[in-house]
Amino acid sequence: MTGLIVILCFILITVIAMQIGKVTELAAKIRGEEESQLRSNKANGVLWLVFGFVFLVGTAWSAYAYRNWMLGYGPHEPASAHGASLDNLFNITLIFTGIVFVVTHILLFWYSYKYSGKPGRKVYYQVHDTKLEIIWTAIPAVVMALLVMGGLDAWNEVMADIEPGEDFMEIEATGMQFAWILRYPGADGKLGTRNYKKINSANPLGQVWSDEKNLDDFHPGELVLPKGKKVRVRIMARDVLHNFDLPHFRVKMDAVPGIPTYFVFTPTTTTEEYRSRLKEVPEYQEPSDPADPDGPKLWETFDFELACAELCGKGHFSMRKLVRIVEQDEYDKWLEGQQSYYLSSIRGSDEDPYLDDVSPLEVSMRKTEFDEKVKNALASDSIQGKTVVMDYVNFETGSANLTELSKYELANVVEFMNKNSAVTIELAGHTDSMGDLKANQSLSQSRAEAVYSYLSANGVPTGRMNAVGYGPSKPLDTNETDEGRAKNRRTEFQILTQ
Ligand SMILES: [Cu+2]
Repeated sequence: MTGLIVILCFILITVIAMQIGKVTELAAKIRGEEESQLRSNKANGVLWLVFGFVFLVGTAWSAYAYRNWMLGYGPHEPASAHGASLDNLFNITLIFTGIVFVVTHILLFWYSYKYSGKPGRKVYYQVHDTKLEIIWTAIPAVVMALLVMGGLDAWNEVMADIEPGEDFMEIEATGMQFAWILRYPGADGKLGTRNYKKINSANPLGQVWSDEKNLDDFHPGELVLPKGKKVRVRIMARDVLHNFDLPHFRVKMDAVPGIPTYFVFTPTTTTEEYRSRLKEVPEYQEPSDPADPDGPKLWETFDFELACAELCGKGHFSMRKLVRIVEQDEYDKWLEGQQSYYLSSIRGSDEDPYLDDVSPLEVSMRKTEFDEKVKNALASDSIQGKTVVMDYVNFETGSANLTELSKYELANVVEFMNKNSAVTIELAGHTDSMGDLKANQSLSQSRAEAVYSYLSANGVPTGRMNAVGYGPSKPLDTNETDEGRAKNRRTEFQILTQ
């Protein structure tokens, strides 16, 4: 029905337009062809003049009225160290092109009015004028040369790579349809290698897990960076062309499949600082959700964003990611909460090269944990405080045979004993209360002795340690639950002298 009405309206409008045309033609015939032409020329000339005026005033007004929304103006100073030089370049270009824009438009509209058709006015055809050609080639050439020279200067500053020995952090952003996958290097500060053939749903970046540098890399859901730290972003694409765009930082770089690109920049404004800038501006006092007039204001909900500035497909818009710039201590706190992608998603799966082993990342994490524990034990005064539970020393069920994977923790103990040559220890075996007391007693004794033999075989002098089995007599927790019992079955050492 609606379609029919639209078609009828369309036909009606066409008929009316044709009728108006006919009437005008008739009126022109009555008045005389020439006179009517003259009136129309004059009217058009005046209309051009009015249009030109409204257009130029409108352009200037809109630029002024929206200044507080435009990057580079009002509160939107760049939030990066290099941003000002780019903004400067844009402003210089704007001044030159702005002058040409205004002058040519004034002339365009003025001439349309001034030289509108009049009786007796003849057209003058100019085929060629060398002088004019030279002028309008030379002036733009000189202006362009100046702009390009200034531009090269800015380019060299903005695109400068890291100098040798400079302090920086490297992260990686990979564009795909339709998301950015961010990767941080983890504690080792190094991003692991990738191989596109390894890409699958569990391994979206094709990280090569046999490369140890990959094990601590993590994939955060937002881009968080500390203020004042130089960042080198390695930009990659997994499928089509994308573009890594951080508008508030004046960072923009193509993400090209197969070729990593880079952008180095230093954020200089935290999200909080940027919000407090917006707080001063009337435009940002509106509620951010129009349906909730008492809710937070626009300046309060402002966030930096990472966008894709390449029309890369249907879901292009959904590549937006939040960007947070924070002070160093807040960044460190955030870092602590991040978990390695390997540990959270790959560990224990078919792709894990350390499936039946302890991965190098866990070895180093356990070492840190162990070092912390012995440091505290050495500093402690109480017997309890001097006791260190060897969490990763385990035995085959019901026997005193050390599991293969216990060697990593025992290596830490050997290293500790070698480093602290005055230390003597008591190795203690403990069981839970399940089963026969006597059997437990003897099992704990043999387990303590197994550790003793292992350490001795690895160079710890037997005079600096002894082995005792306590059976279930010194539980750490209740023997009523599985969890409690697991805690009670343990091997530990107590520092006797140091
Ligand atoms: Cu994209």
